[in-house]
Amino acid sequence: MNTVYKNIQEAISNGDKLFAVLIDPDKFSVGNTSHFIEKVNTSMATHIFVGGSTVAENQTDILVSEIKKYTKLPIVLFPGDVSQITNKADAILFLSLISGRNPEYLIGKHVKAVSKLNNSQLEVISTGYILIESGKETAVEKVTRTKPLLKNKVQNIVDTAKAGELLGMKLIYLEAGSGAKNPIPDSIISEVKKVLHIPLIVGGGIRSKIELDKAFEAGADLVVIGTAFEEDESFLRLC
Ligand code: 1GP
Repeated sequence: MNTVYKNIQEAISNGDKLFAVLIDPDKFSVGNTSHFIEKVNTSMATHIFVGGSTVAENQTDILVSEIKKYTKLPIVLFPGDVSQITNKADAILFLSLISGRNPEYLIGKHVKAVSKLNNSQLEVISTGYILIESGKETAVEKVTRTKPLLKNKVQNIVDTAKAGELLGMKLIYLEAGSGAKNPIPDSIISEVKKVLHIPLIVGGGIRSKIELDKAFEAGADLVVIGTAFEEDESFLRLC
C-alpha cells in the first residue's frame, strides 16, 4: 500500500527514467483495452495515467477496472475533476494548478474531493501542476479559465515550481497541454530541474522518441504521453 511515490523516488535515485502512458477515458474505447494494454506492457512504460479535462460520470471507474485486468503497472489518476476519482486505481495526482489564479483549481475542488478520498484506499500524491504556453489555447486553459505561464519568463516558471516544493508538494508537473503544438522547451525543463529536490514530471505535445529522449536528457524524471498514442498506437513500439 502507498508504494507509488516511494517507488518513483527509488527509481530516480537509481538513475532510472519513468514513462507514463496517459489514457483519456473520454477519447478511449473500453473495448480496445486488452489490445492497447498488451502494447503498453511491452513498451518502456512504468505507469499508466488515467484522466482528462472532461469525462462522463463513471467512465473512469469502468475503464480503470478494465485496465487492471491486463496489467500490473501502477494506475495513477490524473483527474480533471472530482467525478473522475475512483478507488480502483492505485494512486491519484492531487493536482493544484499553481500556474493559475483560479481558487477552484488551487484549493476548491480539493476540498470537494476529501469525502471521496477519505472513503478510498488511493495513495494521494500532492502535485504542483504548472501550465506553460505552447502556441495555442489548450483544453486546460478553457476548462480552468486560467492563463498559462509565458515561456520566455523562465524565472517565473522556476520560482512557481520551487514555491510548489516549498509548500510541501511531492511532485511538480510541467504541462504544455494535451495535444499541444510544441512540447515544453528543454531549457525550461533543465532550469526547473536545477532548483528542485522533488521529482519532475513533463508532458504535453511529445510525439516522437527524439522528443521523449530530449525531455529526459533535459531533466524530466517522468514523461507523460497521451495524444501520440491516440493518433497512432504503433508509436508505442518505439517507446
Ligand atoms: C496531457 O501531459 C499530458 O495532460 C500528455 O499530453 O496528450 O499531448 O501527450 P499529450
